[in-house]
Amino acid sequence: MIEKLADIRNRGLHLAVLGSGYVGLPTAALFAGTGFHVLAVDIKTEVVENINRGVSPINEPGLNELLSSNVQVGRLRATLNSTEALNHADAVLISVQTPIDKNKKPNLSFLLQALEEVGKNIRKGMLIVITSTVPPGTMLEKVKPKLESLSCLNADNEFYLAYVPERIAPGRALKEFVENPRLIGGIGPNSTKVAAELYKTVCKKVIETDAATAEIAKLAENTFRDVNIAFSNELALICEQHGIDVKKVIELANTHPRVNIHTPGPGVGGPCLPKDPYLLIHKTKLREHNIIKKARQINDYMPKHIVEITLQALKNVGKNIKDSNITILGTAYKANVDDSRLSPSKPIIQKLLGLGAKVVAYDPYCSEPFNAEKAESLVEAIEDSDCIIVVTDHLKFNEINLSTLRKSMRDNPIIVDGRRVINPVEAKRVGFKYHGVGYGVRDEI
Ligand code: SAJ
Repeated sequence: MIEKLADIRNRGLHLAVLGSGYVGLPTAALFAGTGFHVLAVDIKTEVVENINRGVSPINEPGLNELLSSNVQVGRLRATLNSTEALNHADAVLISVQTPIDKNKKPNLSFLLQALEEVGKNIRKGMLIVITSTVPPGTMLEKVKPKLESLSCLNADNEFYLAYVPERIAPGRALKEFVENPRLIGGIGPNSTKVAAELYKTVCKKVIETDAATAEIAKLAENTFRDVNIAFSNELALICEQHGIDVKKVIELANTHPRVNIHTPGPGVGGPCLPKDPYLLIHKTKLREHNIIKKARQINDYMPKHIVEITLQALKNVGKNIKDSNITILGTAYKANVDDSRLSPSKPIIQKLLGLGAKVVAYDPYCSEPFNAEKAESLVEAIEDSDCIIVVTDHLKFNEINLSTLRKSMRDNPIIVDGRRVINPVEAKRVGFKYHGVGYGVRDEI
């Protein structure tokens, strides 16, 4: 092991990163940037070709530059051939997706497929790291036995195996990879030590623990966030009924030093929060009234609530949904990213289309219109619109000039502010009917 640690310090290891997506690619580029030779593997030809041309297939601040400089000096390369990558690798980092199926059960097929290939190619002294989010017990019950039986080697003695969950948010991936403390959960003490040594070359702080604890800690982070957001959404619904503005309520409550209520919105999207709570409760005996499932239900209800607010707002001005033009601002799942995975705009658009509305979507970053008509500019999106629904809080939308918008819209224009980014006083002043999540003004809704 001493030799392995020295190899890591000298950047003598060759790394293979399996899965070159939102997590794998920043991982590959950062390790190449710190001096390792990295081979990034993906099943998509287009992804591999782009990387080898020095072009990032994903839009992540700083990634294109980091990737192209490392491809140029020959420290980073991509391949479709995982066996080639594994044959050259001293350490393998697995960053494949672990989605849930339609019954909300984990689908570990991508991970198991990767393990199958890795297991057959493990040599003595290799380090295998899983960074994908997994249900509790996966490392000990699935990953370790599978790799041991395929390789006929013993984990923690003949090869090293660790769970090192990713903790980076799209849009801030490179910075967070370096700055967020990294949990290192070895399958045993040797594995923890070796994996920690590797991650110390890129991360400012590593925290050593065991694999089983790290699995639940990772799931706890995103589930806590989901439950907190659900609470803020519930609070928004309460405030609407009391004619009170939830924004002000949260601002005031959060002045207490031990309170940190998150922000209500049109729903919770992205690749992690809508899924990880289900991974956490997988194969756990739950009481009927458990908070995790309820939080998921509340957050899943929010897109429907946005549609309900819209229908009522149209009714208030004597309009029918079937004759209305609705503009969706933002199809990305969160602010300032181009990623539309599980975005709340999808159920909102689907529902409105189902009700017979004409729906136009505009997003300055994200090209996915979810079956709505796609507008190339804000001006095009609001032409003859009856109602604007703000679904994503892109900073770019702050530049919106309400009085200019109003002029291109039909009579009695409406704003439904799912993110509370529009100033209600200003909106009303220029002639909008303003409605927002948690904006409880009884006479308006
Ligand atoms: N959202 C709200 N209210 C809030 C915060 C977020 O409605 O107060 C919504 C967002 O608009 C979005 C969804 O929740 O639709 C998820 O947003 P997010 O900010 O949690 O971003 P993710 O999913 O990109 O990243 C999370 C992060 N986890 C935590 O902050 C605990 C990130 O650090 C993880 O690495 C990532 O999940 C992951 O991959 O697990």
